[in-house]
Amino acid sequence: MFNKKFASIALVLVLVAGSILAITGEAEAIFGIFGGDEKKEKTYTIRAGIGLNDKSAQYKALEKWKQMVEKRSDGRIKMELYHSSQLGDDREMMEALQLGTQEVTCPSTAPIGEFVEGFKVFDLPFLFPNNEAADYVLDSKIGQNLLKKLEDEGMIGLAYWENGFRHLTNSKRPVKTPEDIKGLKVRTMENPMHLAAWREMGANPTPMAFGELFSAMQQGVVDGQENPWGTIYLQNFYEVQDYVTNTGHVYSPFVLMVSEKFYDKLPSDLQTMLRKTAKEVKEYQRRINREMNAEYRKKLKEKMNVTILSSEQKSAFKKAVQPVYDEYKEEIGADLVDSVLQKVEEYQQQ
Ligand code: TK8
Repeated sequence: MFNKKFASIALVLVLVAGSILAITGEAEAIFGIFGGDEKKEKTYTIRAGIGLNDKSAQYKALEKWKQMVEKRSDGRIKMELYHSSQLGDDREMMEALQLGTQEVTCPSTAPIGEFVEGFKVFDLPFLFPNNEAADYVLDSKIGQNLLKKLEDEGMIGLAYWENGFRHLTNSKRPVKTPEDIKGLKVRTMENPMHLAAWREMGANPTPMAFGELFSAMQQGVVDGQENPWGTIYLQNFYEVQDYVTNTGHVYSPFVLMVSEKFYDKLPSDLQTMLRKTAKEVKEYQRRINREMNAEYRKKLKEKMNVTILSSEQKSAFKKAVQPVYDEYKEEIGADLVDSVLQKVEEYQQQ
């Protein structure tokens, strides 16, 4: 009796296992979706590098992604995380992705604009009224098509994460009007449009890699910089900057990206898993980034002289940077600029 029952359970198990094997075998034969057996057994190492330190929302999200990727790949992928520009600055890491000497990075769109012109569109000053409008445009077809364009440059864009709205800090004086910016040496990201915007606001801007910024401020090479609240706090910028104004002059998206050379070596199940998990972690990253920016905005009041602009005061800055739209529209692509502006409008009409 017992034996008979046992035998029939065993038989069912064998049948189920057999049909799973048959299905996967068939799928592999028809679609080639599981790649060769050789690829399947191989293990891969991803070195992921970012510019911010290990307290940032960006790093916390990378840790979450690492856990997910290692678990879901059944250990076939191992991920090593490097923060604080240990592997280089945003531009250098993208170049390493192109060469295939680094697998993953997550730069701001500003330096990406030097590889794929269209990315400059998101860095137009005062483009997005709030975080949610940015989500709406970045996650739309427009944002996704731009990610695809990275493939022409040897990079695979997986998802938009968030750096956030940027605010001006400086070591000289409170800034309430564009006149107060006159002559301030402001460090910008490496993107000529950012330089142009700061010139329009009266500053004396210098592009510089993020990793060099703290000591440049400390040594007085620059008077100021602009970054989101979380970065100003967590990178200890308040130690060398006394004044901050909530200019919110631009929203910086991050793009989580992988080297195409590396990606092409992966079996397709792992490729799909990377894309899927990058999008899942996106929700988490944006959420904690927003929470952190709100928290550190408050905390900075204890550390810095904080100027909060009225909407009239903000308008003066908006007006000052308007020429940048005309100056860069053709270079970015007039159609692209118009379609993004339309999409922002569509968001506001909802
Ligand atoms: C981090 C950079 C940085 C950016 C900058 O790698 O350079 O100011 O805001 O946070 O992408």
